[in-house]
Amino acid sequence: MKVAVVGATGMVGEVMLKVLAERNFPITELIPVASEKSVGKEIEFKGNKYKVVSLDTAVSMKPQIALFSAGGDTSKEWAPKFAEAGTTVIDNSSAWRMDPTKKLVVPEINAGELTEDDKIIANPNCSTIQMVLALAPLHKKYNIERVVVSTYQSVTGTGVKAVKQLENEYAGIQGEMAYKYPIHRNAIPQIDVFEDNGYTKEEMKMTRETKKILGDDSIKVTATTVRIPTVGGHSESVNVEFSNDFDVNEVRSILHNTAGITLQDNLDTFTYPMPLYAEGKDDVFVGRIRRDESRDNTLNMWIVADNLRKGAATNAVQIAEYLVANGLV
Ligand code: 2RA
Repeated sequence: MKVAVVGATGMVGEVMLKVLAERNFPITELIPVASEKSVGKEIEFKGNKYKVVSLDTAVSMKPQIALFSAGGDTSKEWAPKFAEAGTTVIDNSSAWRMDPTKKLVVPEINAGELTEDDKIIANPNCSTIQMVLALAPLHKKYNIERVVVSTYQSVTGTGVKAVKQLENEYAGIQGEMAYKYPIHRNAIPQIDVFEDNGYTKEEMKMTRETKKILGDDSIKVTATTVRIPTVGGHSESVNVEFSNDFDVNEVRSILHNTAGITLQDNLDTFTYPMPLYAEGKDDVFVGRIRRDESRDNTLNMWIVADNLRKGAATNAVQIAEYLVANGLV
């Protein structure tokens, strides 16, 4: 496979390269792509050096797959150009996620919908991916009516500038701000811009994308998304109301048997998911599973994942793996 990584020098792009190497993705030619100012720079992949090329050059090289992580505007403009050249684009931005003609894919849930006509495939938002992975098998079994989620999101979701802001504040250095407020010793209840309804775009992504991925518009979702000073991954407190009653041990066993999920739920040993330990891992970690005693048929759980891995790079590479394994590229 000839594979382009668009945004190869960015935070997610770098993890994409790492994940492609780790999983031994069948690459015959790697094309690292970045903005004009990075063209000519060298990046390393599996011990070899590759020169970064421009988007124009990359399109003319006709890769079979392009993994995009370069922001919504770049995706809107360039994904169609790659698609026209015969490349299948897997896009990590929000540009195509809610486009009804594009599939929004978490491979363990809905990769089966993909066909070779899908030339632009959307990778969901990080905080959505880790939540729906746990919700999907429970929806199948008990039918979800409503989800109330609060997130505790890593600064890596914003990018290098935010990680630097946290490091600077921690070290007491004045530097550039990625956020409107300090993040060290803080919790900022705003991720992305506000929409007219008073929710942030991140909150509405969780609402809209969950319905699309689970293929069920009747599921009600309400979210509060918060940035906290962690770097290892996003954490989520998720309250789920089902139509049908459940057995907590059965819920544990369903999640334990779900591909991509690691159950960490043992109160005797103080075992529960935490971002410090999720960092660098591909799985989604679920714990603190318990009945919501204030409401019928309702469950609480705590979900943690490395947002740069399963929340972005790993999910995109898994989509690419599915395409290759099923002869769709
Ligand atoms: C964040 N969801 O964490 C974003 C990244 N895509 O800010």
